[in-house]
Amino acid sequence: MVLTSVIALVALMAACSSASESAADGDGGDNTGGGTIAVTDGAAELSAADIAFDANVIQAVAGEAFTITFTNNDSAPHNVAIYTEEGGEEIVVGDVIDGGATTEVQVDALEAGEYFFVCDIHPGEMSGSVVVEG
Ligand SMILES: [Cu+2]
Repeated sequence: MVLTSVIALVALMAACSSASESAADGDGGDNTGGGTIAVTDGAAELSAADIAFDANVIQAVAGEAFTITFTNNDSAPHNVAIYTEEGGEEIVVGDVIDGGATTEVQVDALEAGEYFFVCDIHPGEMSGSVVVEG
């Protein structure tokens, strides 16, 4: 039963992302709803627009704290939160910010592994993985 719901959810998410991709066509963005950003010198930049993050993978280095500078280019409020996994324990929960605002989310050093990041307000549309290597 659980597997069936997961498959249904994945199918639903796929339908949503392809719909938003076609809506964004002509915008010049080939990676809407996808993309990878890497933490460089302890910093990464993430943004949101059209109820989507501009990346679904954040690559970080094990054992090194980093800061996500999050800019909300949307009309809706968003935040960035990191959990051990979807529905797992909270690692850091960034402030919810309105469109046009920017906030910094300080992330303590993580062990190697894969974590889950999400906008707590739009968990169905806005999430991705924090991949920590090193
Ligand atoms: Cu959101």
